[in-house]
Amino acid sequence: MSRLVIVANRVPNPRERGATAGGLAVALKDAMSRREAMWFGWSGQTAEATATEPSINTQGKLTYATLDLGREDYRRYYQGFANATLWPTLHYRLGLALFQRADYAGYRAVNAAFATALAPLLRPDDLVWTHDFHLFPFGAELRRLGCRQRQGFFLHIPFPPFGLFSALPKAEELLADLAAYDVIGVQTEDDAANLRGALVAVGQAEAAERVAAFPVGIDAEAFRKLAERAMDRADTRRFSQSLVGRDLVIGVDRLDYTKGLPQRFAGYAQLLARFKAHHGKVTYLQVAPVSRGDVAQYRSLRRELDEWVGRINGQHAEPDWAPLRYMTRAVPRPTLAGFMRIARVGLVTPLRDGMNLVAKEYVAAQDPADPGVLLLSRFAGAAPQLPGAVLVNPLDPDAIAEALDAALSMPKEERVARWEAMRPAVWEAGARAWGRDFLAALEA
Ligand code: GDG
Repeated sequence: MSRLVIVANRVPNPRERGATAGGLAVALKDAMSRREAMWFGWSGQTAEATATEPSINTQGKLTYATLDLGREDYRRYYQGFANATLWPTLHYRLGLALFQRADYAGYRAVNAAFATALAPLLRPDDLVWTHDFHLFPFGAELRRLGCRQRQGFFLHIPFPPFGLFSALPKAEELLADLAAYDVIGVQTEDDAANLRGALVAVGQAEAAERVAAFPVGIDAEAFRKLAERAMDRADTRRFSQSLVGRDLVIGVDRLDYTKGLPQRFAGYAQLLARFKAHHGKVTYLQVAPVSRGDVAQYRSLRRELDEWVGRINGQHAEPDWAPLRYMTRAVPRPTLAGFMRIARVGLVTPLRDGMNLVAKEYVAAQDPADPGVLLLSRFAGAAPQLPGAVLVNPLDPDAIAEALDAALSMPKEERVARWEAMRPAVWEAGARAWGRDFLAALEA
């Protein structure tokens, strides 16, 4: 069986594997039980200049090959073109996108340097699976070096309609680069239609035929167990006691402007102002670990959220009740799973999201006999997969307030029926199925 080579911007530190096990790690772990694999990409460290030789760490059938990034490359490629240009553009936020030719040059240079470092490590029958917006040109760079392996690409974030994407300088070049891949995966049918349309528009009709949707999933059973076991943990009990019988609403998001946090806070403020019955009876915990804190738009978002928290608690709190609890530190995964299980409502309202795994984790964490309600943005990739969720337009704080009121008042029979409607998608379309389906397409 051919070896699998995963190429991604970040390679998890092998010493922290358990702690950082995301969907990719789960899918890889499953594929790995049957084959040899290599994980190639950035180490997460910066240095004077980008390394040319990867450092190699082999553990059983899995090899980690990582490169440090030069500081200037980090600024241009990672902070610049990937996070300040592509991220907002692909999330439909042209107004936030910054474009600088020097950033784009750095982005191309890092993709070329990664390809140059990986090429000598490749075997002729390797399957190369490249991930996400940091690496659009990577496959084409490998081809330029004469690599003929089968290559797949998966985009974890949305792909917008061509009219929007084409505003990006170099849009055509990036689309032409995608033609190097034999399989081009996206999260949803909408993303697939948009990407096909864009490829056709720039004369890459043949590449358009290689685009398909592979919705990312989680290891639902593992998360369910984590949540169930968390009920015996001291931190879960302490938290639960601190609620003194009040209903919990939970939000868990990287602190990112795509997640719709100001609108969500505005929605919660509307709930408190318009639906007095919930006064003193509900607590909303928002966990929002700081991410990309060195990119300007993220710093201003953080200030805006700090203000919202002050305003909401200032206006509505009682001496013994803070309606909103907010933390920008990350919470350990088992603790998070327990908090999700306790929550009567999971509030997931991104303005745009490729998939959104928190929505699926919230469903997996519930007690089937007394489940909570998932309140979900129409614009999350997960929405078409989760028919039992209460869908909202995340741009409409009044609609969020009304949906919250409905969710908090929902009778148990309806909560159970809605949860049952979501169970198959969360369990069956999981991380393993995702990895298996993508690799089957790549091998075909
Ligand atoms: C990208 C796409 C797509 C969050 N806070 C804490 C914590 N988390 C975990 C969540 C979840 C993960 O991080 C976030 O995943 P999402 O899917 O929700 O969002 P992105 O980070 O934006 O991921 C997204 C995904 O890629 C996969 O393709 O679904 O659309 O944007 O697992 O639980 N984990 C811990 N502490 C926290 O405080 N331990």
